[in-house]
Amino acid sequence: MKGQVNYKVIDNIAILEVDNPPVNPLSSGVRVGLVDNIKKANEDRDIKGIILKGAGNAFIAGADISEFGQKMEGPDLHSALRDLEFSNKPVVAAINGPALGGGLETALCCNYRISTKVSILGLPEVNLGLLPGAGGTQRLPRVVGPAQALKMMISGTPINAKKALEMGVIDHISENDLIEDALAFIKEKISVTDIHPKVRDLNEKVIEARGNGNILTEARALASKMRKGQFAPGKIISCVEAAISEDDFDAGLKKEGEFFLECLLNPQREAMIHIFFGERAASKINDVPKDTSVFQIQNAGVVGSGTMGGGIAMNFANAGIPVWVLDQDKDNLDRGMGVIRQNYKMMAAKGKMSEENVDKVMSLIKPTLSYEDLRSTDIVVEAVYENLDLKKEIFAKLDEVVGENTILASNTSGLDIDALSSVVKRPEMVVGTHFFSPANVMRLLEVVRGSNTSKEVLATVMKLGKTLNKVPVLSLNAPGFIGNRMLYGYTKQANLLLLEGALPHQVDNALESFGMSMGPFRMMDLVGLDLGWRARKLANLETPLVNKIAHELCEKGRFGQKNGKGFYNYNEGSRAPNPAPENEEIYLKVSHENNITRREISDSEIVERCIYALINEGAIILHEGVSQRAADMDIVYINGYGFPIWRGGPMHYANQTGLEIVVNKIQEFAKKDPDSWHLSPYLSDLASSGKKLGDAPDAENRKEILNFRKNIDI
Ligand code: 3H9
Repeated sequence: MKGQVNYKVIDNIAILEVDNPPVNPLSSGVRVGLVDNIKKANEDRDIKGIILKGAGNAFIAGADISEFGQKMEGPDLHSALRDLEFSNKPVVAAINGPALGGGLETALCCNYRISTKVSILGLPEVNLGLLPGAGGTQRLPRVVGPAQALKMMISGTPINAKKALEMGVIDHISENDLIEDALAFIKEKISVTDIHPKVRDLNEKVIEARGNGNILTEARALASKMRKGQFAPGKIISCVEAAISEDDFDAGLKKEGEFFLECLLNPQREAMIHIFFGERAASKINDVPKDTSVFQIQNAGVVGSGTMGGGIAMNFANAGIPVWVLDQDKDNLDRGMGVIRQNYKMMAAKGKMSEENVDKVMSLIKPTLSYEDLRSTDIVVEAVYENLDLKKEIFAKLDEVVGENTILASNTSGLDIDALSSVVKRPEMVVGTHFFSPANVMRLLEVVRGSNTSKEVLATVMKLGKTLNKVPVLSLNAPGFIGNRMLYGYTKQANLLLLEGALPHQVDNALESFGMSMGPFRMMDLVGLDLGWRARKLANLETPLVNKIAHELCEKGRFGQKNGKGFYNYNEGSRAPNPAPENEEIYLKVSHENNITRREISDSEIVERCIYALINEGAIILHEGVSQRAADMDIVYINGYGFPIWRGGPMHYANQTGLEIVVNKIQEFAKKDPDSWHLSPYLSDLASSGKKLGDAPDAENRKEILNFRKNIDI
């Protein structure tokens, strides 16, 4: 196997350069290269010291994530790191870019660490359902103390070089050329001593922590707050407990190995790694080549200064992109700008940004009442309420004012993008950008491809999504796109369960115990029960069975969180739901009026009906080609709808449960309620042929999708 570590010598110092683009993970070739080249440097009498760096812009991004769960080739990482730690020539890690996971663990096996100003360092294994298994749980506590190490490993959040220096993770920050500085650094050390420190010998901080139970108690509290339902954090804590209590470093390392294996074999690891690669795949569009040219986005406009418009504008400002916020009403505009400032102030109060930064981002957000101000923008995102006629009017106005290379985006959550492009002279520049509320917080961005959207526009918006720190996922222009279309079946089942005898808190508790961050009734209260009710009244439409209870609640003035009462009651200023026993007579009445006999419903039935409805609709969408890949739907649900990451998203969950089991259950449900269950033939075929929900087939035909637009009432 070819080694992926370059070797060169400058002034009797061997420079080992890990060369595994783009981010230098510790794949088998790197491990081979490390073992060979450390040996070579150690055997060469003329070599006085070693510098370890990464090629390109990264130091080492950790173990090779694609190797987990596969047969390991070449030397294992532990033996490579042992060679490094016991090298008879001193080693300095020259951290030239991200040093993450196994990358930081490698650096901690070196005698010294120096870094560029812009590098980040961290142990993010927990995000993959793993723990730092190359000595990180034993070495980091020895450097920064167990409490700080636990915080870093449970949050998985990297630190910058400045912080790393303060905490003692690195010895020096290079202000100039990293390699020149590393050479000077190691030569200086060699000139003054023959004994070079090893992290494994630094016992002071772990011994100091012995008998201090608070450290582990606080870590457990942090884990349950940040990482509910996850397996790895508890194991990280057990490893640090071993680091504190074991006298022998290698005994702690052995325990780390055992706990690492437990994480590796846990299904959460597979689920979370699926999401890691899924997130990166999601921004790729099958028929849009990587080298497609993109438009430069240097300034933006947002039409609408409400909750969504304000949140979207904040995203641009946070990314350093100046943005106009347009509203036709001066009072609305002033209110909207006030809310934006208030949001930033709250972030500053929580220590999430400095006051200085608040002023900086606010200076990038400019309010306007005039479309003329949008003239020289590169993209305008329309973010007014869901009314197709109003949106069409805005698009037509924008088309007259803005330059021909300005992208016209709509933040609709399900309306027809082609209807919007039909009113402009540049249909190829029209695209959907569906942000999720609160738009400055939620990571999901559904990018909706209209029939005419150009590849350049798609490539630009995908890139922009990343610049705005979002996870962009492509959807075809079908009703409800991916997320809301799937949600329809899920909330329908929740509403039916309520009619059949379950209570809102029972449904919510069952789904929250499954791992959903918010149950469906809490979610409906948050969104507002009155939206559908008002829309149906306006259009003089009959209320479908599933919405009858919400309808009655609205008739009694219960609109949800916005007025303190919906399925739950809310105290003023609080989002905490309190049971609303006064609603129960409404539930009984509506069930009775519709000839439904209420019954006891188990939590497992609640979870299966709601989650399998998501899966079934997901399979239909996949087969239609509305979504490019099964994993895209997982990314949508994890980043936009609070699906637990450790279950890997609904489609991965279906694969892990077994499609046959899912299909059998859906058939059982369909027998009892043929009106609301229509098993996806595609899902059924996959199950009977022993396959999984994997790569999406090409869309069978777009006509089918357009028919869905007519048939589905979102
Ligand atoms: C670990 O270390 C376990 C050990 O403790 C114990 C072992 C015994 N492996 O993110 P990007 C790919 S677990 C394989 O778009 P950026 C990525 O898929 C590891 N591949 O770039 C993508 O491929 P493609 C702990 C990896 O500039 C390409 O590289 N480490 C790995 O936005 C570019 O990635 C981590 O969790 C990897 N480790 O961000 C760090 N990393 O082009 C994970 C990336 O085909 N990595 N790829 O789509 C990151 O956080 C980011 O990639 C990084 C760069 C910040 C480094």
